[in-house]
Amino acid sequence: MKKSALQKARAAYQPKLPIVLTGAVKAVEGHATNSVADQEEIKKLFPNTYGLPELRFEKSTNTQPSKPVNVGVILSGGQAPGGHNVICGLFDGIKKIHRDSRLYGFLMGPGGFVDHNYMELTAPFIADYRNTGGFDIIGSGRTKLETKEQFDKGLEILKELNIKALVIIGGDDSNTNAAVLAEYYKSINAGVQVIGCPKTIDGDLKNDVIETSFGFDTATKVYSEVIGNIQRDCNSAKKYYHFIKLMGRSASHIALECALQTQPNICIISEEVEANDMTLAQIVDQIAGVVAARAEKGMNFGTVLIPEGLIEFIPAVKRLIAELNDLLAKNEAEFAALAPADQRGYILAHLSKENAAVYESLPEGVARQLSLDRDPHGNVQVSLIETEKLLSEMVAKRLDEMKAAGQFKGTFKSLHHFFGYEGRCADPSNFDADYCYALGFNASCLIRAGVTGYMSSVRNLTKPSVQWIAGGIPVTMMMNMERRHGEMKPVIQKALVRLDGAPFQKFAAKRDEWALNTCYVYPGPIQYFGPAEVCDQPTMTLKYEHQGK
Ligand code: FBP
Repeated sequence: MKKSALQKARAAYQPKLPIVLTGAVKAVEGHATNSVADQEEIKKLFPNTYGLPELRFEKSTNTQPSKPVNVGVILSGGQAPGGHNVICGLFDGIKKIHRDSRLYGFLMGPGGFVDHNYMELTAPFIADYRNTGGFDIIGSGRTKLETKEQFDKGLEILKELNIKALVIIGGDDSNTNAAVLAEYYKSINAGVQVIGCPKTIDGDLKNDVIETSFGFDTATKVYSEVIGNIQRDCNSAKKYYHFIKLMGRSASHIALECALQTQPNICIISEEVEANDMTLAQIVDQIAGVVAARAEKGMNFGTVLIPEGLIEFIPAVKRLIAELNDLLAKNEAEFAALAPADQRGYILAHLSKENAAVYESLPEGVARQLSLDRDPHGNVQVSLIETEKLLSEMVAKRLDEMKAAGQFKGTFKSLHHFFGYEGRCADPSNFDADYCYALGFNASCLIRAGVTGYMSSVRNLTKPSVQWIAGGIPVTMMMNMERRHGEMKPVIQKALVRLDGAPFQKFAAKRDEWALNTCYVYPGPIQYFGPAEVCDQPTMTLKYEHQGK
């Protein structure tokens, strides 16, 4: 395999483990836990894994040797920088338990587990993937693990390979499935532990006990670099408005973090749109207002950041999606049998009057996307909706009206960008390289501790990595009941941007100044080698969330 100069130099980087994980550890139990909501229902659904205590690893003097352990690992869902290092940390951890321990990777996500597609991950094979981005080591996929048949089929291969623990590296949906699998294996005494690891660039798998998901740090740094470059270009030519959509699915954490790093003229936060019960027209008015105000000052250029999930958060559209979800779940076969040209009519005929009117008011492409292509977890595929174009076209129209009314005297030319896939497989920043390696290594400690239904947890993340705190959090603790595919299901509660949280408050205090002036910041590319203040900074989201704690 031909390697770039950076790849070669980066391979030598040794991720820094929390000091506590560098020797023998013991698991210290904290208080018994409760789910974040709907406690009675969740307790009933998870009789064997509900209420477990939080665990924290502390140094131990017991250095008794352990037996070898065979472990399976799955990468689940969208790629996030650092996944390879989770696997490397896990590999090094189980080899530390015993040199004859073995690690098996299931190929192309949970589907590989069910279909028995796997490979053994050996030291020389793993060596090529240390500190690299991507999930190509074993591939990833979005198959949803949810049925007893899948669990039983998976158990066959676990037994055949004598695998005693399965590590699932995934987002909120995949970790929800990990918890269900853990509960099932415990209930049948399968003798297999299931451990989760918090992955997603979206940053929405976090709570009081999981400070951030891995990949968010690197991805937002990559996007911020490119946004900074665009802002320089924008401020040089002074003739374009750049509408930049950013990945992140429902939550606006990525857009908010990039705004804090780059100081654009406008950044829409979906959660605020929802809280203020805003319509699409009001969002358009807001943007057009800033364009007109900048034009007054002679500035016919600017940047607008848009979270990819925006459309779902406009309350009227949200109500429409909720009804569509139920409608499509109940009539799946009938709907799928229709010719595409008839589907719009079918939907309009079956929706309530209010939602049919909203559906009809949306551009046809957007409306169609809302009714099609749910991913296996039932999510609308927001990355496929061109919100950036929709908004800029509507803003252009609004500005024409304003011009006719003498309220806008400038020019408006727009360009569009969507940043998402560019950041998901970047080489992990030092933060993500260390964090991921620690999460994987820590998962091996949870395996050694004999627990199941836990998520690997590494905390205290704004401190240098050697001071990080390692332990395990029962996944049921993060759950609540939500409506999915027309039914109430136990799921990990998604973390949305909190409008009373420090990151949003910092942004809100500055955004008017950024809108009417040009205050761009140019973060530049991720640095892997150099002084800590350049290379090892966590995200601003994490820093602000920790300030005052
Ligand atoms: P996960 O939630 O699985 O981590 O995926 C994150 C994400 O990158 C979202 O930001 C985006 O909406 C989605 O994946 C895109 O999905 P796909 O990779 O299937 O196109």
